[in-house]
Amino acid sequence: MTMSDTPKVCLSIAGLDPSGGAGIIADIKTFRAFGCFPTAAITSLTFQNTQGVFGSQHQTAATLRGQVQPIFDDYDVDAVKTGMLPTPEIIAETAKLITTGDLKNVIVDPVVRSTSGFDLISDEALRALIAGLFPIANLVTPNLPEAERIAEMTISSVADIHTAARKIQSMGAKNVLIKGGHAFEGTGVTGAKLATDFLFIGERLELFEAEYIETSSTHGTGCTLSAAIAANLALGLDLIESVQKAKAFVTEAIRTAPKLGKGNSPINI
Ligand code: PXL
Repeated sequence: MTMSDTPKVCLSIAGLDPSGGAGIIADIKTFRAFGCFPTAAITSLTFQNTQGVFGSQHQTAATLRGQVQPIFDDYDVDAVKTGMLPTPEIIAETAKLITTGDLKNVIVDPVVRSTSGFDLISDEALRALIAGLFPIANLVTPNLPEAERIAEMTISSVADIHTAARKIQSMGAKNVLIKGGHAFEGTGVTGAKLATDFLFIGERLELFEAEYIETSSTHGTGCTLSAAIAANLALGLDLIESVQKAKAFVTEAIRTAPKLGKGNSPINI
């Protein structure tokens, strides 16, 4: 970016992980890595480190609106990604802000549970998320456990991934990226294990394969991927190109991840 360029503005509406691995800090770092200008609104203060999530203090609709509306009044926002939206009132307010702000490039990461097993939203909030945000999202990006909880089914094969994606689309999501196909679809021609993500664009399916990296340094991968997709859409790339770039970015960040903390280390962003 040179001085005279107007940067693309990306907004993260997500939770704060003060330890810097996930949530809005991951999103901000990712937006910046792609040369976009990061903005953010906190939906919940979480209390956590690489070892677990120990609690949270959620924002209200009013404090969320208080953060976001001045940004909309002042900037043109080129893309938005939502992460942890813990309560029905925060979800309803987020949907209202996105709709009235007439935002393009809306990525919804349906954050349900932390890697360490902490429930980040209630069942009631998940139902509100599906009804309120899926229909206004360009892309919804569940991992396998999230896809299972949303589609209310067990996923134990690639065929199940297709079924779950179609169900999620029938709930209003136009495009769905299901992450984590490494669980079943084992190996490429070289015999290497692959990390496969499944992008359902309307009727069409695109597969994204990358080297599968055996590591516990995965904290923040989901947040980073959806933020990177948002950044690339903001820059004008199409959805397939954006997912490609985002996946390559996350794979490299996992490959070069530090060993930080005593639990699941953050990735290298
Ligand atoms: O990775 C899911 C996630 C999203 N957002 C916040 C989180 C987590 C997981 O811990 O803390 C704020």
